[in-house]
Amino acid sequence: MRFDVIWRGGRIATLDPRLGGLGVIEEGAVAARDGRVAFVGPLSELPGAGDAAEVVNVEGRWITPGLIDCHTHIVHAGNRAHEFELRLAGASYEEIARAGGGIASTVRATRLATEDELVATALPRLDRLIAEGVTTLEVKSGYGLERETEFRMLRAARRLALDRHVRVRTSYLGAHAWPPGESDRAGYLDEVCATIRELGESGLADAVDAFCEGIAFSVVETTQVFEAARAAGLPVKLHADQLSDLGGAALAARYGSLSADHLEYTSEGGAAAMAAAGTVAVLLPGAYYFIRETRLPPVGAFRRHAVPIAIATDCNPGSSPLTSLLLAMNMAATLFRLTVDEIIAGTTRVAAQALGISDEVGTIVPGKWCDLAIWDIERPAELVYRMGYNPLWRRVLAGRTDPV
Ligand code: DI6
Ligand code: FE
Repeated sequence: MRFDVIWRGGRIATLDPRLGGLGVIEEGAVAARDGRVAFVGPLSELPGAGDAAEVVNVEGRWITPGLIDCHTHIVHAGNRAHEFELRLAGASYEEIARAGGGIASTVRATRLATEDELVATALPRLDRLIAEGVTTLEVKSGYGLERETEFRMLRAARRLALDRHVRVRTSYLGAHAWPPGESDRAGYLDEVCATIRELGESGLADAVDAFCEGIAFSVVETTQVFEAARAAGLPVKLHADQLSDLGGAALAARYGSLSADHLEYTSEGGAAAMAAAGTVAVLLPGAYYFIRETRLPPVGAFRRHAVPIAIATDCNPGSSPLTSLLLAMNMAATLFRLTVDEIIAGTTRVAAQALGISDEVGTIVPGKWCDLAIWDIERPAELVYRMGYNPLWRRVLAGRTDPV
């Protein structure tokens, strides 16, 4: 019973739901073999007299699962700092969009970028997340809005996992916005559905996402996208009820969506439908903050119906230029009044569920990948309480610790 590595001498928040709360083990040990968790429990129960190639004493620190950012648009070209200034000077989001700005300006920049450039501009953003203990992130396409650039974005997203020690899940978001100047809506929707058929075979996308909103895709149009995903055997996710209640949460639930995201305008009925379908509510406090939304997501309804809640950065150039999952966690508490336990579960176990990879990551349980974040903190609330302070001590992916 020889292990590759043992971490001992600390407290472990396993997030194992069978243990309740954060699944805490005092005076615990975690052991890895072949990249997977081989043992987790009280140190006194560690088998084999602690025989391992390497033993790490974490000296009273806390060990959690590696963090998971389950909603990002981290691959894109350019930025919208200029529009930010215009908005500060009084311009509205609509005026900027009419003048050719908004999503359209990021689409223009992204179409001009090579795959190498998309990777190179995403890496500094990714590095900020990794430095905070993120071991898995989701990356969406959706700034190409034509086949070639959408594929290029997805290939760039996959490459991030080759250039950095991190897990990447990709979502095809061809139905993010209508291509600038597009007058043939039906034609573009057909292109999106054809792309989904291709993606089903290529393995380049792990899921299909869409933006169901007055300014984007209607319920009927989103349904067409979801039907194509179902036919291609790809799971779906949805940007739902961000600016108005079109019934996006219920639509997502009807298709067994892994998650519905944003949800500020979701109704009680939408929350009930999500609960019945097992759809995760992904809350994005960075976007809520940055666009100065005032309508809060219905956290009370999610709790009443036991809808699992996840938190993510929504890292994107327009509505959430945020590259700190720890800050998103703080915002989820201060702005949305989520509890510390909800927030830590929402960036580990539940975030894994939102990506459909609960069997592999998200909790520290034997058999799953040994992805850990080890923190210089006295209590878990410190992960949520601070703003702009990073208490990460070490990050571990598949049993391997990042070099320091
Ligand atoms: N909702 C958002 O908040 C972002 N996309 C979406 O569907 C905005 C993306 C952008 O403005 O670039
Ligand atoms: Fe988004």
